[in-house]
This record gives sequence, C-alpha cells and structure tokens, in this order.
Amino acid sequence: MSAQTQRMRALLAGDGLAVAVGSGDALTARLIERAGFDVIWSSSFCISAAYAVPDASLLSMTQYLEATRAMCDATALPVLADCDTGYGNANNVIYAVEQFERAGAAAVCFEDKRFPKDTSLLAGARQELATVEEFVGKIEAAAAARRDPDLVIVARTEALIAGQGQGEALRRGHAYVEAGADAILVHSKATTPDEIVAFIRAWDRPTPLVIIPTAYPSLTEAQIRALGKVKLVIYANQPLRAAVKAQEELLREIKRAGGIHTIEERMVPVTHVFELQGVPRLKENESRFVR
Ligand code: SPV
Ligand code: MG
Repeated sequence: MSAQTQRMRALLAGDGLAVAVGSGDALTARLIERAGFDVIWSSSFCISAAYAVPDASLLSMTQYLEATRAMCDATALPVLADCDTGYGNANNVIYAVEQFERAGAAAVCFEDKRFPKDTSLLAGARQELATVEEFVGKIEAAAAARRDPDLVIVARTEALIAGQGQGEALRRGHAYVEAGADAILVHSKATTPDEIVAFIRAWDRPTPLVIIPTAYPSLTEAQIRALGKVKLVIYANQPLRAAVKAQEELLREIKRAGGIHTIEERMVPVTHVFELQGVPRLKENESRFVR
C-alpha cells in the first residue's frame, strides 16, 4: 500500500476524469507534476525516443524500468508504467510487475500485442495481436504478482489498432476484466473520435476505460467526461514533440546567427533549471551537514 497506488485507485474510482501526461525522463515528469496534472505516463514511446530508437521492443526491460524509477523518484504523482507487451511471456510479466512495483510505479499497463511489438500509430506497422488466452494469462500473472493490492493493473487492447473491429475489441476488453484488470485501455489510430466513441458507448462493464487521443486530438476533456466510463485520458507524447520542435528551431537559429547571442529569450535561464533540479535543497543540506 502506498500513497501513489491509493491515489491512482481513487482517481479511477472517482466521478471525474483524471489526466495523465507522457514522459520519458524525470525532468519532464517534474514539469508535468508542477503543471497540475494527475498522473505521469511513463511512455515507452518517449523513453525509446530519448535513446533515439524506434518504440519497437528494442530497449530492455531494465532501460524502461530505470527511466520509470527516475520519474517515480522525481515526483509525488502516481506513475503509470507503460510495460508494452510485458517483455516476453507471463514469466516476464511477473518479473516486470515485481520490479516496477519496487521502483514505485502506482500502476502498470500491458498491451495485447505479440512481442516484439511495433509502435501503434505508425502507418503500415506490423500489428500482431497475442491470442486472448495468452494475454489473459499475462493479466492473471500480473494480478498475482503484485504485493501491494492497490497496484493498478491496466490491460490495453490493440484490437482497433490492428483493424480487428469493435466486436473483437469488446470481446478482449471483457476477457481482460474477467482476468482481473482494474482498467481497460483501448487505443485507436483513427483520426476522428468516432471509433473510440463507438467503443465507449458500447462498453457495458463497470471497469473504467482509459484512452490516448493522440490520433484524434479534437476530442476534448469535456466531451470525454460527457461520455462517462472513461476515468483517465493520457496525453502520451506532447511535451516530447514540443521539445523536439523547440530544440530544432533553436539549433537552426544558432547555426544561422553564428553564435548564441540571439536566442536568450527562447530559453529559460539556467537558474530555472537549477531550481527544477533541486539545487536549493542541496545548498540547504550543504550548509547544515557539509563540514
Ligand atoms: C506510448 O506513449 O508509449 C504509448 C502510446 O504507448 S502510443 O505511442 O500511441 O502507442
Ligand atoms: Mg507505449
């Protein structure tokens, strides 16, 4: 039992809509917390991007784990760890749950693709689903492996991403609820909200839904709230994409200007970064304890 796992459960059980934002590193997680969001999504896409590799099960579990641990250490918010397919079979899922729980994750998310997975929003990507039986085994394994009964297990279906339709997405969602999932994440790459809205309307279980509207950004929080059933929306990668844009523009300008004399107003001062890093606390400790 931890403050974060209890908070995560309370958010999913509440009347409102909680908002998670995706991060690949501790500094971004801290910015997300300071901006007033509810949950950190430890994103496999953002962590992979930080290594400049595709989000295609290339990194090891330990690399995702250490990035997640750093995010947990840097914030008091619940961290929902994107554990992809569980890095192998149900044995790997058990090890992952043990490790991510120890690292401080409040929730773990597993998706029903086959390992190695390909990223969900890539046009023409290989989207192979695990059998329902195999993935049910993984969710049962995850539920059995948690030590903290409040650790939240999110089961993610990629049935819509794989083009298998609403019937298959619902069938899988139902099976994962039976297997012990605390929430169902249903992902869609449709560029309008129609597909996800149809799923939400058809969802007939009390288990809360989670959505990631990257591909259909027109869907607002007010509209999601009005649909009911969805308790968590994840903005999975917007800070990363904004950072890439800002850095590319800045680097172009340094090249163009032949120096750093024109860019000061595009950046925060170093003192701002010092503060984000916790330098004031370091200095306070130094004056108390370093002799
Ligand atoms: C992530 O942020 O890693 C996700 C969301 O899983 S997506 O990239 O859309 O698959
Ligand atoms: Mg991911």
